[in-house]
Order: sequence, then structure tokens, then C-alpha cells
Amino acid sequence: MAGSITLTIIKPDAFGAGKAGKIIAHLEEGGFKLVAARVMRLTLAQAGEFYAVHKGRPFYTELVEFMTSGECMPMILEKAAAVSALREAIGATDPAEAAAGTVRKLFAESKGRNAIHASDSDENAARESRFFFSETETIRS
Ligand code: IDP
Ligand code: MG
Repeated sequence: MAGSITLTIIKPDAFGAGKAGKIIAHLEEGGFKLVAARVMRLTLAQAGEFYAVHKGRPFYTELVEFMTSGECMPMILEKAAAVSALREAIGATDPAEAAAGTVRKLFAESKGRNAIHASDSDENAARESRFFFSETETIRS
């Protein structure tokens, strides 16, 4: 039976450092199935819209600039309870506080440049998946 889905982004720090393959391998080893993937560079408007929930926060401008600073890799992942499983797999926002073995502990530089995004609810996973992918690009078994 198919699991649920979540949306992840390998952020420009990790993608630019050539860590995408290692991060994908780590997620696959953790039981996540790749359902859709692309490489792109976000425009300021796209990054601003994607992170609109954070508008007004002190780090918003820095976040939008960082997310547009280079290529990134949005992906839809499938697993049982995918949203919570991926949040656990990526670790705390600040890699200094992330648990051992998490993506951010292994691959992130700092709280801002933290290698990876993960949806925080099923509702946002659906919204964020539609933001990057059309229905025909999403193959689910
Ligand atoms: P999350 O990515 O763990 O869900 P959020 O609080 O949703 O964390 O913040 C979104 C992104 O904004 C973070 O992943 C990080 O890149 C950036 N960010 C959050 N808090 C800070 C901060 O205090 N300083 C710099 N960047 C931050
Ligand atoms: Mg978040």
C-alpha cells in the first residue's frame, strides 16, 4: 500500500556543495521513496511565495535571498507517515541542535544554511507539492 507524501527541498548550500546524491541516498536508506524530483533555481517571487508564512520574521529576507542564491532540488517523497518521518530524519532547524544521524547534523552548515526543507503538516505537504509539481509529474505506486 502506498504511504503518504511529503515535500522536501535540497537547499542551495547542499546542492551547490555536491551533496544532493549523498542526501538522496541517506533518505532512500531511511525508507523514503522518490516520487518526483527536479533541479531549478527559484526566483525571488517564487521563494517569497513559498516561504510567505515567514513574512515579517527577522530571517525572512535572508531566507529568500539564500533560497535564490543557487540551484535547489525539490522532491516529493513517499513513506508511511511521511511528514513526521521526514521531520525526524532531517533533525532540528539548527544543525548544532540536530540529533546524530539526521540530514542537518550530517550535511548542514548553520541555522540559515541548513541543507534541507521538509513540510510541517499533511496540508502543507500537499500545498508545497502542488507548488513545484503538476499531477502528471507525480508517480505513485
Ligand atoms: P524548518 O525548516 O526546520 O521547518 P522554520 O522555522 O520553518 O524551520 O524556518 C524556515 C527556514 O528559515 C529554516 O529552515 C532556515 O533556513 C531559516 N531560519 C529559521 N530560523 C532562522 C534563524 O533564526 N536564522 C536564520 N535562518 C533561519
Ligand atoms: Mg518550517
